[in-house]
Amino acid sequence: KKISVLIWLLLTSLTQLTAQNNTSLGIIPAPVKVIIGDGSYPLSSKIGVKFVGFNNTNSLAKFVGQLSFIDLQQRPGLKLILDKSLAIKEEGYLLSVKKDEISIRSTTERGVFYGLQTLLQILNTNQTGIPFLEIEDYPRFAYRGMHLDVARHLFPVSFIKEYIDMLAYYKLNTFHWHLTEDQGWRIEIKKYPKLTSIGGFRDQTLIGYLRDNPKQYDNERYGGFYTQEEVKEVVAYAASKYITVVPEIEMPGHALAALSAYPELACGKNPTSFKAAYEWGVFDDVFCAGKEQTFKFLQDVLDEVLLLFPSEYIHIGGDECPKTKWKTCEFCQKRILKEKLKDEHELQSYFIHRIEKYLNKKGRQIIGWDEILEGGLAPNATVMSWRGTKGGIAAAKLSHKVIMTPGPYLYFDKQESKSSEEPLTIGGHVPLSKVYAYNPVPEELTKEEQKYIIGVQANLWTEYIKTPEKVRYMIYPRIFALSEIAWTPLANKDWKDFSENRVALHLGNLDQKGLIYRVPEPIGA
Ligand code: TNX
Repeated sequence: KKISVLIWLLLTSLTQLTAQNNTSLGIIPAPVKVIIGDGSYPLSSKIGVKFVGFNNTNSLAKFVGQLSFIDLQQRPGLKLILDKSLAIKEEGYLLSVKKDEISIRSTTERGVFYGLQTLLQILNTNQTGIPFLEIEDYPRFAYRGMHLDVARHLFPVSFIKEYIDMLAYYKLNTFHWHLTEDQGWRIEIKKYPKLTSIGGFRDQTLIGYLRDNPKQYDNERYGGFYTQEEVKEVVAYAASKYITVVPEIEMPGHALAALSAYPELACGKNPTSFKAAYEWGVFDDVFCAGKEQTFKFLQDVLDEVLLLFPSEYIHIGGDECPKTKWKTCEFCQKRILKEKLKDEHELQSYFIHRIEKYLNKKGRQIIGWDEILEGGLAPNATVMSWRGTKGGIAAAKLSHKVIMTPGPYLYFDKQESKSSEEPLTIGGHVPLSKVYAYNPVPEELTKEEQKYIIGVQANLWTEYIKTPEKVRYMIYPRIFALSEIAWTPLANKDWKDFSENRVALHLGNLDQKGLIYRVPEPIGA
């Protein structure tokens, strides 16, 4: 008994120590190991930088040069060291603050960049000096994503860059850009100009029906798109912050905007006029899986997409594709017979297989929503599990890579509390604590199967999110929790320290920038 009490005392004092360290430094995501010493490096004046072991320091040097505490003319107080022989995990870094030197070491530029984010966060929350410390840090997951739907509502490039900055600051490494939908096609495709000139616009927008009856429309023609030049600008900007942009081109469903531009890609002999949707939901008209021209079109579109996005992964959607039209379409039925498919679910699987084969030949891999499990997974597909975790679990058991993004935990379009005082949202409720408590690795998987969970992502669908202000309201502070579940080892997670100390420090940074957020308290009863 005595021994167990002793162990208990030891354990609690240890956890208090870590908690205190995290608290005083205010780092999100909490690092793997932190040791704090006595004393601190004073911040009375700007410091200079020395690069050690870099061949080409361009992108990092540019970033560093813009930091407010840096003056490249000054005596180098900060050393950035690239050392391939260092024994540290991918993307990891060592940050050391001593009496007369701050250093960040990594085997990669990306790792040094993450060390700089940590340093920046410490500076943003410690005004007087940087405590002497040693940090060892590396991520739990290789894929750490955040999604943005720009199809239901569009956001300017300047805001996309702000979003990317925020991702980098929280050590996320993937921006999932949801570019096509029923309600709008948002990426310029030179070969098919009507995709944006027609498919980029809708007559009006539904602004409320789930909570606010009767239905309300804003009665404005709404739309727009990103030119290929703008897309390149975003991709390059993201790359300079070590973020990969994964584009999503939706197929076979969520395709009304494309069909409004090119109706011949819908089912039947003479499909006629479609309109980009102005309501939210799932629509029966989808790409025809029977016509060869559908595949020709999608391959042409993907060819242009591949030139713009160097990402290994291309997201091809695959979700919510009703089979209603395929059931009565002569072309689809012919295809089912010819390919000896059992039904329309297998036809969807045929569709995704064919696109995967095309992209694999070009050296790329597909990601699809968990519906791509229907009728059989394409051999190399990565599954994004959004309808809870079932799809992800099934895919991992089939030895497919999985990104967990389950609706009940990681859909930031859902409101934070049940209160009717929350702004209008799509419905459902995901409080900060629930995001924080989520563990992307399901316990029902064996150790071997768990390896297929490559990462985690939160999604922001924008049916009810029309402005950058509301985007910020919906993502802050839940993005802080996402960051920690994506990066921090399970054993270091600490809800008390996170919610009682660190969240407030980071919200304080948003205050300084004049950015709004959801105050993490229950609203109403
Ligand atoms: C389902 S998540 C969708 C989206 C909606 C979202 C709203 C997914 C793959 N499909 O089209 O915007 O729910 O929460």
